[in-house]
Order: sequence, then structure tokens, then C-alpha cells
Amino acid sequence: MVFEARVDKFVAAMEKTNCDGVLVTNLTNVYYLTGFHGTAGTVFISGKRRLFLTDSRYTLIAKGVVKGFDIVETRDALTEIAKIIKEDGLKTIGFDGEIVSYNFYKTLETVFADYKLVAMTNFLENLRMIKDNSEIATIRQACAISDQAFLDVLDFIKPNETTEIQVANFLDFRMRELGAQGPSFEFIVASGERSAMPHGVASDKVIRSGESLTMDFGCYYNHYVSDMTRTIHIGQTTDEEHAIYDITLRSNQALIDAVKPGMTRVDYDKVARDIIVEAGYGDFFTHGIGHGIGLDIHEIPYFGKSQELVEVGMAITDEPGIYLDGKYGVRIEDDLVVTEEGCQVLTLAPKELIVL
Ligand SMILES: [Mn+2]
Repeated sequence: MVFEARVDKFVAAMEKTNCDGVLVTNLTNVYYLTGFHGTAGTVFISGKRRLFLTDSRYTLIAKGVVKGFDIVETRDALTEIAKIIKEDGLKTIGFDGEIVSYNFYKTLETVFADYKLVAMTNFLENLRMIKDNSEIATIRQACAISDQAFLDVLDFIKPNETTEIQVANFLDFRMRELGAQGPSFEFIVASGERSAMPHGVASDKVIRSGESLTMDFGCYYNHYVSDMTRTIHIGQTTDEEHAIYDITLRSNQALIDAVKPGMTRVDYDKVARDIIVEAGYGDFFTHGIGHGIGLDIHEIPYFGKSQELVEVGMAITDEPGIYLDGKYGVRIEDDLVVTEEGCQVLTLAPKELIVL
């Protein structure tokens, strides 16, 4: 089964570290390892132990879902773990590195005072970065839901009437109707001058004829996200607007054409950025080209500076944009999965300039 295979990978990776036990408290990572979805779940894995700890609210759920672990009911998981492993002879314990609070760390130091503690930066995240076939199929379905919602919102928008928030709510509701669990982040719906803000979240502004409209949205489907952006125009368009759109689309497509395993992550950014720089708008593409997606809307890999490589099984975004302050902005974002041959595009909604 998929979760058992992940635990095996986890143990193999743990054996390459100097930790003889690892504590997992990030609930997304807990889900990845066990299939448990809830607000209280802690995993501890060592050579000898597979512990899953939760409180009484979740014991029944855990017994149904979590396989291959001893399920322990407690409201104080850390103390319970320390008690259980007392005689195991462990020396060094790793913990989920980047997401713990200072208070939590102080508690760790107290409860595990007899051990050396090691922050495991990106330990689980590195495993999560390469998606298996079932994960890719799930992300593909999340993207299909977003594609359909995009087509449907085109009929919903009434120029000079509909507000950005109404568009965001429509997208959210429509995706839920199509099987989504909910939105994967707070949608960016930015019209007119607001579209020059790369992250202009939906406001109560009315979308007017003659404006551009950027919609950056996505959903959770069976725990996995989609993340897509389309920019459309309402009513009259100018030649400049067409030109800016065309440059952004060429940048997005150039990257799709170039992606292959083994390219560096800095090149992944550069392929798309070069198109915009050569067109004279390099200063107006003010953010990174993309990020990993999966159980989280933003996860590794990130691009830009890293000489690390693009690998088969990564699910990543391709989202160039051009933002002209005081005028408008354009962003086109697709989700891709890296294959042996190159990549597959998971978001299939049309990208030619749509003018309503
Ligand atoms: Mn994105």
C-alpha cells in the first residue's frame, strides 16, 4: 500500500542520517506517512518503533486508517513517546525541522533531555517532492476541476456588475460542486489597475469593461492542490495589452517546451524569464517562475538560484507574469509534472487571449 511504501522510504532515508528516531508533528507530513487527516496526530519512527499518537477524538478514525503503526491514545504525545522509548537505547532524535514554535522546541528539550535533538530540515518534504502515480492522478483531477470552473466563470462574469469577490466565490463554489474539498488558497482576483499587483486578493471592486482580469485560484481535491492563473480582458483591448499578453504566453510556453529532467532549477526560471527580458519587460516580472505543489500549495522545489536539478515526478508551476504599475498585469500559470521525456501539462484551460 502507498502509505506503507512511504514509511519504508522514510526509514531508508532515516538510516542515512545520524538520527536513530524521528518525530513527525507537521500534520501534512503525518498525513503523507499515515493517511490520517485530523488536528491531533504525532508520528514517531525508529528502527524498532512505529508509533502513531492521537487523542480520544480520533482513536477510532486512526484505527481505521493508520496501518502498520501502534496506535496510542494520549493527550500528551511527547511525554508518552519518551516513556515508550525509554529502554530502547536511542541517542539522537530528529524532528520536523522548519515548522515548530519556540515553545514547542522548549518542550522538546525538556521531554527529550536525555537525547541529542536534530532539526530535520526538509526531510519529509524531500520525500514528498517526487510524486508517485496516484499523487499525479489526484493533482491532475484537481486541475481538471479548476479547468472546468474557469470555463464556467466566463459565463458568470457580467461586465460593470460582477465584483472580484463574487468571482472568487463563484470559483470556490463551482469547484466544490465539481468535487473539490475547498479552495487551496485565498484566490487572487484582480481587475484593471489592481491586476498589476501580483497578489491582489479579491476585493469588492466591480469588474469594468475595458479592464483586464487576473484570476489565480485552485482547489483541494483528495488532499492535493491545483494552482492555476488565467488573465482575460473585458470589452475593448489595446495593442499593448495584446503584446504584453503574447509575451507572457510565449514565456509560459517556452518553459513547457524546455522542461526536462536534469535541467537545473536556475535554468527552469531562466528559460521563461529570458523571453520576458528579451522583450524588454524583465523589470516587470517581479517574482519567481514557480514552485512545487502537492499536499501544500507552496512546497519544494523552488527555482531561481538553485543549481539542484529538476527531476521526474516533480509537480511544479510555470507562472510568468508582467505587471505594469498603474495600468494592468498579466500572469499565466500552469501546473506541470516532469516526465522522462519532458513534462505533461496538468492544467488544460485555454490560454489564447479571451476577451469577454
Ligand atoms: Mn502558483
